[in-house]
Amino acid sequence: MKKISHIITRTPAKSLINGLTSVNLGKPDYQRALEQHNKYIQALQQCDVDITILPPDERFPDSVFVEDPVLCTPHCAIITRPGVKSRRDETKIITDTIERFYPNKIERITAPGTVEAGDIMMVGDHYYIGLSARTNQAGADQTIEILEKYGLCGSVIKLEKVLHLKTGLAYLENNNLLAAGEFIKKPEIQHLNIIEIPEQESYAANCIWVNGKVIMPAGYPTTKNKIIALGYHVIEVDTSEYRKVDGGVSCMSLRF
Ligand code: CIR
Repeated sequence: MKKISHIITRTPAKSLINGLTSVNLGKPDYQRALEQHNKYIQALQQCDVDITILPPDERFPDSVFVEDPVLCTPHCAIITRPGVKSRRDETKIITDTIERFYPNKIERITAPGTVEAGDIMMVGDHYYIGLSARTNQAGADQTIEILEKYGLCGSVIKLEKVLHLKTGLAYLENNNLLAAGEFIKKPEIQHLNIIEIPEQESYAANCIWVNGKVIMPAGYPTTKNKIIALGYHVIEVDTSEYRKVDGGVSCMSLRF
């Protein structure tokens, strides 16, 4: 990736406290979540990007996780079809914004396909698509067909345990890939330089590369040291309230 120019985020709604979750960490504290979101934006502001901040939408508890309803590539944007009903119409409240950035270059996933872009990881021109509880084979097939139309390509990786592909993987450019748990041994990614994230820090496998800097969750010293050792400038942000609803640093932005 040469440069990320644009970032889109959305202010969390108060309904975030009712966001979907698979972990037993209690409900997010809205005020803290809001403060953490502000700090997340401040971190992004250090990365030489322009930032669009969309307004909160109370109808969608998980709508702060803008990564899922759209896949932004350098050549087109794909409006996805989230695999869970409560999130499906999040695509409708973001499409106008995406149209401004991608005039006449918008594609769509259609039924019976389902895709959440948290399941899609870009490595150069190649897109790895996680087959998960949220992204199905039909959705992955449609995604690959669209990517190929734009000179890009894709392939699938089957998930076993985690929610999204990028829950356990983060590509930091320059061949470097953070991997946790079920992903460490996946044959599809062994050609990359895999940095193993220890089990007790698996949440920190969800990081983002933004123009040479790596934004990661605060409180994971082993992972932090491994990323610094690779030569990156690390910015830590506290995402404790988002972790309670299965969210991390990648989920809260679209980067293109
Ligand atoms: C959900 O279950 O959909 C949200 N609570 C969390 C979404 C996290 N998004 C991501 O990993 N891209």
